[in-house]
Amino acid sequence: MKKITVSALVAALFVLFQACSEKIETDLTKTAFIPKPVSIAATGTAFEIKKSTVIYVQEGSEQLLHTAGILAAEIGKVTGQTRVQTVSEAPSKGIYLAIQENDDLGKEGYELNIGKKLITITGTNAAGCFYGVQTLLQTLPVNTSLEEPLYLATGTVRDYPEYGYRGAMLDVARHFFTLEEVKQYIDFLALYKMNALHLHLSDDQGWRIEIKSWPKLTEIGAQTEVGGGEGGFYTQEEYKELVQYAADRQIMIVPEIDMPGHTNAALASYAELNCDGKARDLYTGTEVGFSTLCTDKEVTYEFIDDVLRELVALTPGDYIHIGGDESHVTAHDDYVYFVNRVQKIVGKYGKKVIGWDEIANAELVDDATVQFWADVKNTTMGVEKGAKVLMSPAARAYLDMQYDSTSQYGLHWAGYIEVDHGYNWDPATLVEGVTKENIIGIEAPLWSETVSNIDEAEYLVFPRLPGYAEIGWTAPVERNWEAYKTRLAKHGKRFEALGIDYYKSKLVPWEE
Ligand code: TNX
Repeated sequence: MKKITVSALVAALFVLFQACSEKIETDLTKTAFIPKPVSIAATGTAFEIKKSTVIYVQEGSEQLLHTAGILAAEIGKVTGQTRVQTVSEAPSKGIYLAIQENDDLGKEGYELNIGKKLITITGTNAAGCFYGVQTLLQTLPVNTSLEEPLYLATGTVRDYPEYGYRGAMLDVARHFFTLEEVKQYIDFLALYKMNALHLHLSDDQGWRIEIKSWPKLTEIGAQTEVGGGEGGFYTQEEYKELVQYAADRQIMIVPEIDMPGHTNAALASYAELNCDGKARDLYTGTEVGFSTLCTDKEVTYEFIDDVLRELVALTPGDYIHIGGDESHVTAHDDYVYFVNRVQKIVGKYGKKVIGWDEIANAELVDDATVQFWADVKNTTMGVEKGAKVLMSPAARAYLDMQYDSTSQYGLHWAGYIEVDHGYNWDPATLVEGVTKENIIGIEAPLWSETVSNIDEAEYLVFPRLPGYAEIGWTAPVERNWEAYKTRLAKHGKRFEALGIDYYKSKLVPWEE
């Protein structure tokens, strides 16, 4: 028999005492994880986080080191400071991050094991490890400090996502969002294991990305926004910084240049892009569907080639979004011709095309993805043409829809989306003829006609975003609103600690 040392006994008694006094939770299954993991097994004891707790990282991966840095910053908020150290072998205590192949957990899976002395997070890749860290962070109590001993419940979480694409969109064209604001949005996505940020970079009201070969796009086209405010744009250097910030959080940026409609800002910047050769005035209203590039001028395709070439050079991710929605003043045949040509340009630069569901009217290239937002017929036509589908049904997943008629921001053309309505649906059964095999994942778009900065956006984004993250991550049989709302209720304090101005839906039993 092993000898039990006095100090071990005292420590064990202390844990027991703490557990009995209901101060610490030793049942890992009680943690309000969002998204809900595949499996959680509790072992009923506790790991103590101390000032001296070290985060060890398996050597050889820059990305792991970055993830460790993010974890250290979070734990450091509690402990004052937490040290990170690379190692060639697993340690016997502390927190250890490593990558380990595991066929059972798939590409982005992880296992989080919280023992009494050692917490191990093994991801099947660096992304998996990052997700394991997010899960671990959700076990930390909110607003704690080491003035009192801090314990985490022990056990094992094994986890992997339902869908490979779990995203949100931010419309930085209707209202410009600063680099810092977009980083905050990225942070929100990262908390809930989302891995794609779609940036709507151009629209009638503004062009937001520097294109060196067409400088007037930003000199003129970025000057304003909805309501006539200042507008703005990202220089290529700034945009690279965003891409890196996202990549460090395992998030891919999907840039969108919306065309041939939603192009007034470009049409105001360059007269030659208009069929009549006359530059348009800048636009600060919120109408849609009145602008189009001139689809039968060669200069249009030279323009697009230049724009996409520069954009691709800034884009490590697989996708370029070509918009394609609401081109109401482009004749049908012109639209089809245009989308066919633009898809080829994207392909020439080695990227995959995503477009709003209208692009299904064109001949789709092999690896095209149709983003379902409104039209079932377009979407099923896309599937018949061999396309994949990204699910963003406006009536369920639009972050810019109001919660109810009293919501201070948002629109309601697709209906009101209370928190339960946004959560309670299954991408794989929503549209007849579109099944799980066709779907790459889900995306929740935030259009910004009614919100002009991140604080206003937060009201629409929270608390719905975690629900969309869970739809993307957790299998439908594991999801139900009644259980979800009690988990979500516990995240209210987390939102507050992060300074997030969220909508306090009456449907959620928020914890005080
Ligand atoms: C429709 S959704 C649009 C956007 C608007 C949005 C407002 C889509 C592909 N087009 O241009 O901003 O409605 O909810």
